[in-house]
Amino acid sequence: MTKNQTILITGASSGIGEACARIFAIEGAKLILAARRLERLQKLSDELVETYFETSHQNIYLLQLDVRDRSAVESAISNLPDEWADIDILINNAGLSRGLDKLHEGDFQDWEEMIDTNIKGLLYLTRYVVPGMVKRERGHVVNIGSIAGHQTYPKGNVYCGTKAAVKSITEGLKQDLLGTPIRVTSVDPGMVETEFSEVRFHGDSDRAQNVYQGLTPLTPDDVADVIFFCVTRPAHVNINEIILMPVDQASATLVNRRT
Ligand code: NDP
Ligand code: 8X3
Repeated sequence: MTKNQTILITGASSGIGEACARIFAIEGAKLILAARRLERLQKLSDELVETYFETSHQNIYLLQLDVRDRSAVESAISNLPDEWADIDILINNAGLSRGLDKLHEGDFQDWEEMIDTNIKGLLYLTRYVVPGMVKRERGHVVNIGSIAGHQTYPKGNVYCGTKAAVKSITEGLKQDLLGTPIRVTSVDPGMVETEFSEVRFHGDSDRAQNVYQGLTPLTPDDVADVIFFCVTRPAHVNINEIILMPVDQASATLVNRRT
């Protein structure tokens, strides 16, 4: 159902974005994969071409892009080759948390990075991609929110704030696109084992592993599967918001650890 559709995935070099690339590659979509780490994208692209695409790299276009850089986003989108310019699905997945600190002890650089990536980066992509969708009367925007956008947890302050912003922005976009056929969805996971916690703790992998200790978290494939479901509904069906979490999690703060 997504065969030959052009799908732009931000944050495709790892975790949920990488899993999305894989699931849509299986379906024969044309993938624009964006992230800062080009070598990771290249490796993924080589694997996908070898595994799923018969001919060349013509099904994948790589974008080395920092979503925080507005002019870079503008240039990347406006300079897409003609055969890649008509984006059918935008998956605004690039995002991160930095630190887990009390607000009054928080690190300014951590705050800027989260706000610039999770809110402003998502806005830039949306602002530059959606006008084309409106013009072509075709498109779907999927924003990756979080349970953190629904429930604030201790020391989550700014990260939770950015995801609450994603929730509001998704609602606003849906309202503003009423009267067009463009669909808007927010997919909001609980705990997913990716590089997320390692990034949050600035590379402290022991601390990152402890986050998932004794419980069975979601996998990136679990989330990609839900995203795939959302974008393959009939054209008149809009899934506004989905919250998914592991069976071992009941809320942002309530988890079941067996050890
Ligand atoms: P990962 O750290 O595994 O992946 C994050 C991706 O975002 C990477 O590909 C990274 O690429 C990209 N990224 C980060 N900053 C930028 C930037 N400035 N410009 C472009 N790309 C960027 O984490 P996840 O897969 O878990 O995270 C994906 C999304 O899911 C995030 O929005 C996160 O908030 C959300 N989420 C995660 C949950 C979890 O428990 N893991 C739960 C709920 C939501 P690169 O570094 O190469 O630029
Ligand atoms: C990531 C999930 O609960 O660590 O958004 O914030 S959580």
